[in-house]
Amino acid sequence: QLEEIEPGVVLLRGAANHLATDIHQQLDAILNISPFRHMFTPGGRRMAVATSSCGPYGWISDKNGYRYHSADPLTEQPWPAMPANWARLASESALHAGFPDFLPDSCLINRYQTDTQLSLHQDKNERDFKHPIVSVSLGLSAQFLLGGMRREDASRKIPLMHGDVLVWGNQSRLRFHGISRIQCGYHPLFGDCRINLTFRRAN
Ligand code: MD5
Ligand code: FE
Repeated sequence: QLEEIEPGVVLLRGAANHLATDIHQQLDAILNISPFRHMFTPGGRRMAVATSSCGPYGWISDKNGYRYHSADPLTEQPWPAMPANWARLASESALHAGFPDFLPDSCLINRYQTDTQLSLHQDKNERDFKHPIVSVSLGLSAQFLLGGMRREDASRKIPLMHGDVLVWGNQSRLRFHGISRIQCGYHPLFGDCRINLTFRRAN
């Protein structure tokens, strides 16, 4: 089912459920090429969320800033290919939310272990904010913090569960957002972590 939780924020509950076992297997193959690692912020702090990427561009962070790059800095090789069923899930989800032309060129893979959180931030390293962002939640549940256009705006908590897909577009593309500390737990497929796939048009 489709729920517009704020203007430009569309929640498709369970839309990735039927793909979860395929995604889990494909993720394993991707991580064998480009494993999870903890990037460092431009200020030199190790990030709590572990990341990898697939597709033509991957999101990276180091002393020189946040940006997208066509090679994995760990391997100096191109990022693994984005599986066609992943790209299709992202495009079809965007279509349902009212974005008929979304073709992702980057999938950021975030891993949250118990007690990991992601503090409030905006996603603004992409070239053109007219493209939406599609995110797929897998494994352990999380409380998503949906803020406003200014850091000091109040944020509302949205529980996200395994299989949920969110589309962020239009006036909500640049909202502040974050993830509350992940509670410990165990998911039958993904074990003791939450995985989030974030599909973007970077370039
Ligand atoms: C997550 N990841 O659950 C989230 C899903 C990130 C990140 O925030 O930067 O890796 S993406 C949530 C999102 C993206 C773009 C805009 C908005 C939310 N928003 O306007 O609220 O790991
Ligand atoms: Fe973000």
